[in-house]
Amino acid sequence: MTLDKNKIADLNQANIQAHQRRFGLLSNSIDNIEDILQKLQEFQIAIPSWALGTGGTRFGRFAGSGEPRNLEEKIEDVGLLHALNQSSGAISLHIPWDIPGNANAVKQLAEQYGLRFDAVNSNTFQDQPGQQHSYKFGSLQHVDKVVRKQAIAHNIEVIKHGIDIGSESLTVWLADGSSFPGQLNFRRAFENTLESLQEIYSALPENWKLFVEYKAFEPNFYSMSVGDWGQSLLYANKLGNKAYTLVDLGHHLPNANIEQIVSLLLMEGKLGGFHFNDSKYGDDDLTVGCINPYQLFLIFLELVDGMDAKGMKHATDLAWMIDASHNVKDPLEDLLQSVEAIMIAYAQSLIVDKGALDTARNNNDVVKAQEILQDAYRTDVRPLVAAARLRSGGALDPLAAFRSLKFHEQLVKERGSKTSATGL
Ligand code: PSV
Ligand code: MN
Repeated sequence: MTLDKNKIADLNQANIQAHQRRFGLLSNSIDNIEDILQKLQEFQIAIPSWALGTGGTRFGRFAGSGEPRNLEEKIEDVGLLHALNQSSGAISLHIPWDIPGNANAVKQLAEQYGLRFDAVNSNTFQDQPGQQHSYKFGSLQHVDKVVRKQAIAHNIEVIKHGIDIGSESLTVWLADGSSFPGQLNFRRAFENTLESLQEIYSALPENWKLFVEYKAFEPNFYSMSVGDWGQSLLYANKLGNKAYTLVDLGHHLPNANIEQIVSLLLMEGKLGGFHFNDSKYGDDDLTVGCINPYQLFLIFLELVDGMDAKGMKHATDLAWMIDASHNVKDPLEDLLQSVEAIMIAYAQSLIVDKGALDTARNNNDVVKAQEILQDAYRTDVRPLVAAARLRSGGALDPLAAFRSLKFHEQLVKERGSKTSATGL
């Protein structure tokens, strides 16, 4: 599909006056507006290759229409998102769902759309056709060394694919664990997992990072071998300075204080990556910010504070990715909503009066501290996010542009109404 940049420009022109009025009002109340706009322009959120098609639940999957049929079309879709919002300049591949057949061609295609490759993800939570040993009872933790070896070899294969396309990190998420008391020796499962991760770690190129993603439950429901940030941090610390914890917002027990987790991991220099989504009950994989945008804001506040305390670059020193599933919405529209929610939360965290917050805290002025936070949260920063996007050449309103320029209809015409992308 060819994207006519002039059409986006025309839409922007039609709405520019209303935008400038709103932006003008807001910018008068923000001191460091140029610095914030620059940060917003730089911030990029990777799109996972498995989120470009309709997802399913364990009860079924209702395919959408116009979905990408291969990796090239997935790259094309992320390119479209990025052209609209200028904040989705990266793609993250899951192997073997999306093996880059011709790595050079795939790399070139991505470059054409201004995209880079974020972390590569291994998959030892499913058996693949023709696979010799099953992961039914785990992969890196497995009681049988031959199964562990197979899972290690897969991860090393994923690193090789990553090198070919210019990725610089590997995310390992394990479904390993146990579903019943007595099934596993916890200590041995940990030791096996660690030993396997050590072998994978030693295959990492010098400039690479290894992200150890944790998850409280599912598909195992009694224990998970990387079940929480404590376990992930244990592995990361034992592995070495290229290993980090990865936080996925949906991977906690209900009511966990994720902002505190993030703060402490950053303090330890061990937060490496982030998967955004939202949830009401468990790992619901819903659109970012659709259930609990205040929590997202509080998390961003800690992310920004923790990164600033370490002199880290917001845009590049952590790996930012959306990890959501779209069962009823059009995946591209859903992703546009998610990116917008992330940018809004980030912008809100940037306008918090940090000096005043510090003073309120030091005076134990709890009421004032809350007022400062909520003042930022209740500010409508959408014109700020839109202004940054406009400066980068994006659409003032990406979702409205997606609809009025009829991108979905064009994709259906090209790809058909019964297509199904790889993924969960
Ligand atoms: C697991 O629930 C997870 O969050 C991991 O990041 C996987 O790699 C991803 O979802 C896709 O299944
Ligand atoms: Mn995840």
